Amino acid sequence: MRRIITFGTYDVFHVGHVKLLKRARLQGDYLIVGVSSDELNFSKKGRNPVYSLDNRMEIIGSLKFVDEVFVEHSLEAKRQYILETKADVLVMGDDWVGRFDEFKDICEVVYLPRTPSVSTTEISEVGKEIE
Ligand code: C2G
Repeated sequence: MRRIITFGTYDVFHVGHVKLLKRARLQGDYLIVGVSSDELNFSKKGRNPVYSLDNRMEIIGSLKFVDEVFVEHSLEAKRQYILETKADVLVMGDDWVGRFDEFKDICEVVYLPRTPSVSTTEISEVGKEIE
């Protein structure tokens, strides 16, 4: 059994998120997803997510290719999360390339290409225009 872990905010869930999670699951047999808390997202992106943590967790937890979800409270706790979940592989989008290489001592680290031309920020901007 190969256990995969990945992390993200997954705000205003879109097809780029779906493709990333599907491809992450294909790296093994069991996919665990750390969903960033609202506070962590604020510290990463300088704004609150559009969807609350509860809603983002419910969406991610409903996907058939996701086996387990938990709250990611801190970027610094990544080593602890990987060890606690007994993950064999850490998968991240290539916007993070190189940033998690320090965990290669405890798991494989794989960066997958992002889906071009789709982002939460752009979707939110279009939403504002049609409001
Ligand atoms: N993603 C993608 N294609 C897009 C947009 C996002 O493949 N067009 C991927 C990202 O690369 C990431 C995942 O979808 O792997 C979730 O994206 P975000 O919610 O933007 O994740 P982020 O806030 O960068 O959180 O500990 C690390 C962080 O929590 C990552």
